[in-house]
Amino acid sequence: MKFNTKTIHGGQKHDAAYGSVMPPIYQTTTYAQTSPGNHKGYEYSRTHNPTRHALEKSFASLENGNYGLAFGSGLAAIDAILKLLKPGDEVISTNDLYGGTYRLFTKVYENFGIKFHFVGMLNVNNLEDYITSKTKLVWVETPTNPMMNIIDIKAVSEISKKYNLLLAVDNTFATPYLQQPLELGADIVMHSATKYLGGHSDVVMGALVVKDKDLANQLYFIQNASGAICGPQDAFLVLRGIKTLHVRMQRHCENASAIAAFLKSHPKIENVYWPGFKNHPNHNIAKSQMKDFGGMVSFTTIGNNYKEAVKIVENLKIFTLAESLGGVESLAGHPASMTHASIPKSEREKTGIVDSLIRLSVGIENKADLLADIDQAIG
Ligand code: P1T
Repeated sequence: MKFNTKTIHGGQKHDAAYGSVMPPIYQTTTYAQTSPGNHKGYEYSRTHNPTRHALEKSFASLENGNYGLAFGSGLAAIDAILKLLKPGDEVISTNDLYGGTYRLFTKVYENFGIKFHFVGMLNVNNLEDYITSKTKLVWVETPTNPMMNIIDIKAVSEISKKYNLLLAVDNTFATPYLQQPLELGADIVMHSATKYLGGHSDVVMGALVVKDKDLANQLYFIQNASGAICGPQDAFLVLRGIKTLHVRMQRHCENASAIAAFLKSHPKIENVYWPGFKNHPNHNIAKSQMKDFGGMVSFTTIGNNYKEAVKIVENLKIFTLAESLGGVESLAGHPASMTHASIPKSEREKTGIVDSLIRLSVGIENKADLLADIDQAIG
């Protein structure tokens, strides 16, 4: 099955009861048993729910994995991965990543005795300097949020395999339409399904997909034991969103490409971060591991002028100033004060998250309208 068919049919069966084409929203906590232990495969909705199950099968199909898991948020999905670890274990992570992930690592899991190394992975050889006998997990976000750095997943997976480390890839920005980390050697792929998978800014959800059965069983155990599941209504909405993922992503990429080119030629804009530029570091890796360059673009104003940046985001009319990304509508964000405020300023600035940085989640509206909006906002 090709990807464009999988978004609609992958892992799906018509409902056995009445043949409904979309899975019913099984809004139930529990399931009747005819005698103790005698049931139809479902006992309690934290453990299993048929609507969530349909979604989890779709996740697995999209990422070419064997097992999918849905959680109440992207961070809950990351939290489940971290629960595979024990005190004393070490994690090597990309140094540019979503601020909430950084916060979970440093403010929650460091308290439980897990050590994190944040490493620039543009050159993957940097990784080996941090590997010790305690290293258990490598965490890669690519493209990174918000600097749009590209990490070579295949090269990282070769190093991870050499040292017997788990490799988890946050595929939120790329989506499985553009990039399939399990095919490149990752062990776990993670999504904030809140973003492109849901696609309509109406659900908060997380996803994991793996190929390996033992790893899947450990994660299912954690999902049930810790209980950070999503509800059936949200599962239904994300399943509906996924059906148009491929069509939406095409338009996101097309619009973002036009906006990146416009910003690059604008005299009031200094840096534009978008992996489609030939001079983007690792552009060639983006070209080989991604189908296109995605819907996200970040930029700074000339001279890193914070006041100019604030003026731009305040002037935007079609783009909404808001956290999040990946919905059909265009959003603009100010990472330093919003999505990445939990990273100390000195750390943030090392990776380029300066005060004039603006991040755009380019939606699927008319391209000319979006360009005109940015043009008038910059002035
Ligand atoms: O918000 P949640 O569904 O819990 O997902 C967390 C998360 C994980 N990984 C990446 C790459 C993300 O971008 C996010 C959430 N990000 C935003 C809310 C944002 O505006 O960047």
